[in-house]
Amino acid sequence: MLTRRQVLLALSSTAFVAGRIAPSGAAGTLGSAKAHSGSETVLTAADVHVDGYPTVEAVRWMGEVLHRETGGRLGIRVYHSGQLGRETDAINLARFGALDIARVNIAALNNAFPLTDILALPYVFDSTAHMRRALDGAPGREVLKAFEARGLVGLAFYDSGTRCFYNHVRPVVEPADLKGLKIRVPPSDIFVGLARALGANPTPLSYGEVFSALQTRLIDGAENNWTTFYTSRQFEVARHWAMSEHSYSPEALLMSKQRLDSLAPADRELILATAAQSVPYMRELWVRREAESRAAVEKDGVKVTDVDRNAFQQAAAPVLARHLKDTDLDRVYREIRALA
Ligand code: GTR
Repeated sequence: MLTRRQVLLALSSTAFVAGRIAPSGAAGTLGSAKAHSGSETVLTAADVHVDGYPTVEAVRWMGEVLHRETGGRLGIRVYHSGQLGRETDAINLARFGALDIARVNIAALNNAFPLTDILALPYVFDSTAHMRRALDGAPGREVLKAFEARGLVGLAFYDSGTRCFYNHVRPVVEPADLKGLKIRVPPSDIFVGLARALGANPTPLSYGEVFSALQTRLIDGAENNWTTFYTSRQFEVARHWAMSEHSYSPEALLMSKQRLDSLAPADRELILATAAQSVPYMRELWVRREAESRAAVEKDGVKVTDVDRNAFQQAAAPVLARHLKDTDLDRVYREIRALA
């Protein structure tokens, strides 16, 4: 695998070849791109997931559509499998224009963009259909808009199923069964607070570190969706899965505002429209891959337990209540609940 430094160096030379950075040092305008006529403008995208994961495939599909619609002028290169580093790095690279597109989970955005909390908090959505209604409606639009305050443009949300706890120690039915277990959580105050409220010992780690942390028993378990559990191979170590479904924390597709603003208005519109079109494409892929992943891990012998949902919801309630003291979060929460 390339080191992050190598990739960043490669990215800046790609930018040069693509005419993003004019030799004179002028900003990458359409004019400078034209000066290198015949060369394609390749947008760079980062994803921590492996090749073939629905988020990676959806962004790649976007690239194909852009390529076709512009006669080859625009395209996307997806750096999957965390080649460009952690999600928090991708967010910052995109904010400062060193990366064009960051596909990250909402959890990775919680601490920097407080309005995103509402999408990660426990037991906010009743079902996938409910979550999609909220994301496709006013609440989703408001959260996407909030990224602009800090150098990003929210292009779209993608599904991420529901997150559940899993571990290699014991089956979990009640929150009490999580007591004392070292559970990896994403670097988000919500997930740290939630794991603690449920009695676990939260250990924030970046995604790329989780598999080996499980394997070396640095952690006892983690929480995520079926597709990630399967594609990251965490199921090979954590053999107890509990249907806690405590968060729907969706994926966010973000673009560097600096980069988008540097493009011609028609190209900007095309990117926004293509991102919107990639959502139904991704959802279809997601539903299929989620079912296949679940079937594969169950076939491999992972034990699935139903949890005492009321007990989980009650134990998680103080985390929700604490965040809803924020008036904006409370307002959006009410809008979301009205769509249930
Ligand atoms: C996955 C998500 C990733 C990453 C990961 C994690 O569900 O798709 O983007 O955030 O969870 O827990 O770090």
